[in-house]
Amino acid sequence: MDITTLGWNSFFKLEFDKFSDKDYLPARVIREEKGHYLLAYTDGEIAAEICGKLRYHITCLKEYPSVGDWVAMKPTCENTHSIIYHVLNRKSCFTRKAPISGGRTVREVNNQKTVLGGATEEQVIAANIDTVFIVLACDNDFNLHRLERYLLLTYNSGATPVILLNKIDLIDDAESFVKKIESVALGADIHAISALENTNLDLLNQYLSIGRTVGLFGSSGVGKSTIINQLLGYDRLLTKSVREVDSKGRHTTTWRELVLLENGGILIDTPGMRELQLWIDEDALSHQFSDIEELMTRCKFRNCTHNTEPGCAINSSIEDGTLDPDRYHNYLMLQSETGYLTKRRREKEIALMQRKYHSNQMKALNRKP
Ligand SMILES: Nc1nc2c(ncn2[C@@H]2O[C@H](COP(=O)(O)OP(=O)(O)OP(=O)(O)O)[C@@H](O)[C@H]2O)c(=O)[nH]1
Ligand SMILES: [Zn+2]
Repeated sequence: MDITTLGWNSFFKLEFDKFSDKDYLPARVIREEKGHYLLAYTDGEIAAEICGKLRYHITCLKEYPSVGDWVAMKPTCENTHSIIYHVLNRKSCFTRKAPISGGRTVREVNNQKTVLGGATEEQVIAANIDTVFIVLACDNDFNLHRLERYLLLTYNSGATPVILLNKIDLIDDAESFVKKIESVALGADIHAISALENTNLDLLNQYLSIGRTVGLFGSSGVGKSTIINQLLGYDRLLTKSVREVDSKGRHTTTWRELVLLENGGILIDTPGMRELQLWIDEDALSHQFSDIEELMTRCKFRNCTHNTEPGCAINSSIEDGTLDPDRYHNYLMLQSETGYLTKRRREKEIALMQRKYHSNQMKALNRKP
């Protein structure tokens, strides 16, 4: 197999060349489950585990290999499986907040659930994605606030978002949905499609040229699998046992998988992220809501709280209809969440540094005669 069809390019080659003195092979993670990996490389597919040294040096979840990662590996003598020695630096990285322990409460605002309390850690959902298809359906699931979250996470990941409005066969006025999306999309490409009736799916080929990786995100049921099956030209469900039926009798995607398309594109499919958590920084938020932050600079008073002050640009824009109050409130909510997360992340970093410091102290003490 020519690994350029797996997304191998000069960026990863440069990373891999750091290990040119070792006889490693480059491989891409196509599946991950509980520490067991499936890799694709020049000779096909091979199972893999990470080596003890790498495991020892890993300090957080984010450093483990994830679907989409390029790794430096070596097959065992019998060629039955392989050992991962390094995870190559990522070009882009899509993460979410993963609960790892503790008493958590779930806060629900605008139909979105946010986990508060407990220990959290950044977890990689998928790595090295060039383009993210954010899939929305124009049915009951249509939710602009959720779209804003996906956009925020995508911009934060380093990938480019493309918004797919699916199931347009169910409605007559796709244009009005597209208009609503445009109001929050900040210039991202938007395509109105019907996966079921194969309408406009040819427009997606421009993002799926040889070696380009596309990730699919969106709530359960928006049609991600249907889109993949249409692009593949056959039903993946029938060819691989990658799904199982959950307690409600629904089929849910249980493997995070990397799919190679005939025209050279690569698709990464993740389980429906119903309880999407934010793991972003304030920069990404500012980018997403730059218009609101620009407005704030136009308030009469520099310390305006945008409540009842005279000359408040936010309030006057809401009054004259140029700023959607819903969008403004979503901004405030996301802002309070990111502030919370940034604080938690800093606390964790400090704790980690302290732990490292103490362990070095202990080592130094033990070394003393
Ligand atoms: N009317 C209509 N239905 C669609 C369309 N695309 C998908 N569906 C239906 O929507 C339902 C869910 O589609 P899936 O492709 O399984 O959704 P998913 O996003 O993969 O869901 P998860 O695997 O749970 O994340 C199925 O019954 C599909 O037939 C469409 O364009 N139009
Ligand atoms: Zn103001």
